[in-house]
Amino acid sequence: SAASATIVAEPSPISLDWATTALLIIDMQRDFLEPGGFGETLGNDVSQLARAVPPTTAVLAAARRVGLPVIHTREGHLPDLSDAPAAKMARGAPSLRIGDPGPMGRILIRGEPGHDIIPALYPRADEVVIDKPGKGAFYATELGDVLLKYGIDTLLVCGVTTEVCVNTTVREANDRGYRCIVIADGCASYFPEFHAAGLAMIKAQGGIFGWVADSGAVLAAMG
Ligand code: C5J
Repeated sequence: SAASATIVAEPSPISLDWATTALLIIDMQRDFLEPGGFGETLGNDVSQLARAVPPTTAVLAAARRVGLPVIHTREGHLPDLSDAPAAKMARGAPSLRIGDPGPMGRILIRGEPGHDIIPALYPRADEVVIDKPGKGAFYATELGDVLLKYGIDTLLVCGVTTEVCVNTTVREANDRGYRCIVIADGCASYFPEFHAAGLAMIKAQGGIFGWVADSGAVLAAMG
């Protein structure tokens, strides 16, 4: 495919160079998408997130074909919880707290089955996996170094949830000078209205945090 392309997006079309573009897939983990994980312990209907899987699967396949760097993130904590703020662990009234044993292992703990990425989007051995303790993918991680090493200036972003980890990461990336193209149907929220608002906030004011495009437009540009 061509070295550069223009993606139909809002608030405006965006031209990019594939050599400086990476695919960033945020937190497509069993803990958020499957019953019995962190998301469900917080009272959420995890079935709301399933709709993001097919579009993200299609974009991931295209990125692999085109040869884009693919970066996956996972939210979670060390087994001794030393990186889990007390304020986060105490938050809400979950049925199980971070670190408690659940049906997919300890809730939101690195190395447990529930912490891993869903089979449909499982990372290949040559792809980067960023483990993050927070909602944003830059805080306390090597993501900034990885993007510098690959010479990236533009990110295609998929994942969950739209208004939490996707928005936090896109806002941080924007401040660091990256152009983010958020793939609307490759993201999802437990709250459809927050998904819509989360996308609207990114593209408002001339694209204050970035661009929003459908997976179809991104796939078309990937050729
Ligand atoms: C949440 C995330 N929603 N990955 N995490 O707690 O968006």
